[in-house]
Amino acid sequence: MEQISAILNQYSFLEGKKYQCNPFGSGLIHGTYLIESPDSKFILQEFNNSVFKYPERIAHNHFIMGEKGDVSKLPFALPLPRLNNSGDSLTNFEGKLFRLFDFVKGVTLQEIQNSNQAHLASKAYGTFAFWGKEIQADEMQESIPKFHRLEWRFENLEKAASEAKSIEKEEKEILDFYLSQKTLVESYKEFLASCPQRITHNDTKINNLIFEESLEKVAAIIDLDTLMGGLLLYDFGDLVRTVACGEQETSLNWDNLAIRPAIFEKLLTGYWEGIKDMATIEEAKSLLIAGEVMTCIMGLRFFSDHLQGNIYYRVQYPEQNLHRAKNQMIFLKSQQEQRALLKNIWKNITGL
Ligand code: GN1
Ligand code: MG
Repeated sequence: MEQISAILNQYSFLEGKKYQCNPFGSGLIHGTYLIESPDSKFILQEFNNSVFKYPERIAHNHFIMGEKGDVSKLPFALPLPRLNNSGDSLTNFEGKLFRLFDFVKGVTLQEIQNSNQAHLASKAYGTFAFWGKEIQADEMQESIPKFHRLEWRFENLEKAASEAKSIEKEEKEILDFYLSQKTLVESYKEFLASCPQRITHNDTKINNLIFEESLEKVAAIIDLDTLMGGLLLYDFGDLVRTVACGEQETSLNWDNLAIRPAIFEKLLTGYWEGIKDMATIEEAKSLLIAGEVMTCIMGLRFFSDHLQGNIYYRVQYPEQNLHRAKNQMIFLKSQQEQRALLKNIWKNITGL
């Protein structure tokens, strides 16, 4: 508690106030605490700099967002870290880094409960991308280098596979599937060359939104550490990957892992409403392979991590990253089998 006061003392607007502090939420990366006084609430985060090795780049990106973008024009909150008495968003205390955020009231969902929530979620992320169009993407720095570069993730798997001591039969089938995705990598590279870099969130899962308690409106977009320059397809694709699948990425329920076209339709409707006035033809087309690209990236990451001994993703049992890679493989196959159907939905929505 004394430590907490020492940290909070570095924010002049909190001076002389009495606060309670309790652990908060279910985030796995940063330590999160709710700071509460009778008349105000804040979120204090202990920053994890083993996952995010470049905290100053994130601070830079948040600074650019606050400086160049008018956050008040967004129909929801974008809680950027508050600045301490030295004007920094990161507060160093005994060698650890902390950040303070305004608390946003509401609820988070781990999964959608109805298709309207898919629409609300994707519209919020699309609206965010549109809002960010005034900010030059090249002013942003890469908080995690090459984060969503499919061709790089592909090369990483090739390398991890060549260095693996042995490859079991079950692993071989999954490895061969991912190595057969060269055509997808090539299409991605074409879009990388033809689409503009935008401000993207890069982690557009449903639980990175705070909904109002009624669940009828998005109150905030959170988890802004991977906010940087990127392609629109990254944000739309991660929505497809995580919201349009019948199961979560940890599921072993292989038979139920399939694209839900009705949810894909809601997601595309919402995202398109957000971005249609700025999207180039190439960007519109890129949304068609977005879900495939992001599912493939995550499968490649899980599988490479499995081969390298689970050094990045936390596992509950030794084979879990292999199973996550298998899960993503089945979901990717499902999207590829349904390409024609998804394209029809896309044509109806975009009118292209
Ligand atoms: C990580 O920790 P979380 O859930 O915010 C990862 C994402 C992956 C996700 C898969 C910085 O996100 O890219 O989509 O796991 N974030 C980072 O569950 O690697
Ligand atoms: Mg995250």
